[in-house]
Amino acid sequence: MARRAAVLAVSVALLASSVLTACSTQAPASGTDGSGRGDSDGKITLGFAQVGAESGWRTANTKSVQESAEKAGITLKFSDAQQKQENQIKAIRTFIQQKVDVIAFSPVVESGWDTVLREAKDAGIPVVLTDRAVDTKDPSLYKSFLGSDFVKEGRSAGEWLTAEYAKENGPVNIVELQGTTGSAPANDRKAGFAEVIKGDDKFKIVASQSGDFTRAKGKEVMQAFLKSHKDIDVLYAHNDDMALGAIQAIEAAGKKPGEDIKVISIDGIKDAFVAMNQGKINVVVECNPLLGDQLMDLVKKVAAGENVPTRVEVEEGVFTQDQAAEALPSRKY
Ligand code: GZL
Repeated sequence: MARRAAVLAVSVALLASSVLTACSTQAPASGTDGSGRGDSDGKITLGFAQVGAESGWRTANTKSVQESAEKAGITLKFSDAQQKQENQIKAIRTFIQQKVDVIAFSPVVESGWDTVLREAKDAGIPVVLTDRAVDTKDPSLYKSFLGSDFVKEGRSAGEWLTAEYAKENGPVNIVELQGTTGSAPANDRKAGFAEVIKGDDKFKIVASQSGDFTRAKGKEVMQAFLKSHKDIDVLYAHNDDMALGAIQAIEAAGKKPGEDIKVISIDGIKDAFVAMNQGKINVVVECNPLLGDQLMDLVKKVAAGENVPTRVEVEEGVFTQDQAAEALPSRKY
């Protein structure tokens, strides 16, 4: 009887251990102190919810994330939300169900993320924000933000303009192509630019509308601006793709971009440097999309339960027409 009881006890113990093992291989395996993540051979799985493929900047950003994950030996689950917040939220929920080790994403707009970020936190999955920020009262919902200072980019655009027109009385009539409505880059680039030009009332923003960061929409909105404003002096575009679309509309209207209408843009994609070299764009404020390596470093640290900086900013510059030719060959995106 005692032997049967002993056999039974061993069987129960074996059964229990196999169930736990099964659970732990499905759930993220914990490190020695229970803080680390990754599967049994330490390989980390990252769920990345990308905004979409709306611009040259985004294409370069996606390529950087994918190549850096490969280089870092991180398994990447990637989703493209086609610039829709509901698709990004769906992707994050899928990553939670798949029990990935870390979630990273570039929030298409600033608001509306607390619920899904709380779901990730409750599931014990750390989140890293890249490129764009979220507007939340609970900073514990993500471990770090990696990206640019968009207000500074807007200020740099404004500073070029005030210097360019320092000796002129004005008025200087500006049209503004805003990025995606509600997105951090659109909100902040608008604010930074306005902050700099408000000091001199010769600068007047006569029209400001979203071109959704795309060439097609940038061209369409610029066509409307040209129809309703005969005396445009400057175009301020929140990204190169909208500026390049707008240039097509300016030329179709028989005006010279870069001369009749000065063009200020942000991002620094190759096509913008080519246009600058042709005299069609006057200044490009760089916004670096090549965040992949820094993101993977953060992901590894977060997966290991290490503390990371809450904000990691990328280096970027400002390029004027006279610098375009020399800079173009070394541009990486
Ligand atoms: C900025 C990024 C913006 C780019 C656009 O970091 O979010 O989105 O400026 C892109 O080109 O579409």
